[in-house]
Amino acid sequence: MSLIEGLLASCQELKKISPEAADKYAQAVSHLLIHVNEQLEANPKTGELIGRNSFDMMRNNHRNHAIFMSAVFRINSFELLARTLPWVYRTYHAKGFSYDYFLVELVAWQLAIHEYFHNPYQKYELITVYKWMIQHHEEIIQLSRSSEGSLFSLQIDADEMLLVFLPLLLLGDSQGCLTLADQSIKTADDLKHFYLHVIWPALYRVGQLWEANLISVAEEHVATAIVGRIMAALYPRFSLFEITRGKAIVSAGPNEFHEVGARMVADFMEMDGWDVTYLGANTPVDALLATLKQHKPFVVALSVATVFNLESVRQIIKMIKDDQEIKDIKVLVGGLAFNGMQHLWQTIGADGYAADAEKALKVSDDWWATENRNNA
Ligand code: B12
Repeated sequence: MSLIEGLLASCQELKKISPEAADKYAQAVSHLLIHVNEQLEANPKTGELIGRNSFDMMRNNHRNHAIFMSAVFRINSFELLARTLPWVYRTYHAKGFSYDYFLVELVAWQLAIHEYFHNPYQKYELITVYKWMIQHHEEIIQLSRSSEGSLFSLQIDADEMLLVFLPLLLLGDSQGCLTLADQSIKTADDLKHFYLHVIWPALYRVGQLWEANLISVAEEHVATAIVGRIMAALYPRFSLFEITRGKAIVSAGPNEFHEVGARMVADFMEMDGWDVTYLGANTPVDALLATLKQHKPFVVALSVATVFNLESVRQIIKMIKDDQEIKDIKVLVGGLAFNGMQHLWQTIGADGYAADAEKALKVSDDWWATENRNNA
């Protein structure tokens, strides 16, 4: 059994968290955070443990941890936990955090829960999960050092254009990238190929380099900005298509700043004849719900890249499904946060999932065809 299989098998033995304990944890987040931050800030070893990074960076990690754990407890997906932990260790370790920091941090969360929760059963439920993380610390370190079971991997084919585009992108050569795209893309199929076999893997590579601390956040921004400019430049060439299908709203969820994936889905759907309204990144819940009520689309496509944002999208889907006016809108989800976890989309209540922009068309077109057959 491989390391990741072992970790996954072991997390399946954890008992499901009751909705009461999950709710209480989510409500307690700000109190727990104060407690955890105070413990770490008072510890004279912390500066060393976090590799002399700023306390703000550490506090930010604690905040992300709390939001993420709220999602794990609400969704009851320990697979999500087991698959994400090696990524957390890898990313922060690459930025100078020692592995021991995670142990100290996890113990601090245990203590905070112990202090804050009065109900002994809820306390026991949550602390059991933290104990499991502490017990598997060594395996998580080993996994973080290997690519085994990585959530954020992509089979990268040796596309000829990618081999030229990626170095230009990493050099921040905006003109070079634009010229290459401009000269190579003549048809809608070329554009689709460029999206799926050049931009997508190129940005994954950028993410891997950022994760390994080999490029800065600024360099990552430059790469995405170049991609955004190219997509904007190419868009008018292929956007005027006859509408043959229904309305679609495409958006990234609240607090989701990753917009390229959603934008690809929007462009693919538009080229396929859908009447698309694209909302972009970080759409607040109220704005999204209002737009759904106004447009009454056939399908809403929601993109989630960051695992910390899964919980807010789960809540939005629940709001859609609980609202008589919009409950029949099909909810399609996708994005990096679902990678490698087959049933996560069902657990958060979506009607469908697709791994890429092309497959998104297949799912939406099938729904559309079924709807039209039923109405005929
Ligand atoms: C560019 C980038 C950013 C930019 C985004 C700018 C922008 N305008 O979009 C900025 C700098 C803002 C950013 C911020 C952060 N980022 Co970032 N980022 C990336 C990067 C390098 C590329 C993302 C991208 O555009 N990919 C290309 C698109 C095409 O891929 P995609 O989204 O997966 O989309 C494809 C499919 O998933 C699918 N799809 C996507 N959406 C949908 C929707 C539907 C409905 C369907 C059907 C399909 C579908 O179709 C697409 C292809 O066909 C990724 C690395 C990576 N592996 O992707 C990290 C990455 C996503 N970021 C990451 C992180 C951690 C962050 C930050 C938390 C870091 C920080 N320093 O604070 C913040 C979070 C901000 C937030 N609240 O959202 C992590 C996420 C890990 C995790 N555990 O969740 C990654 C994976 C980097 C890494 N390897 O560690 N990031």
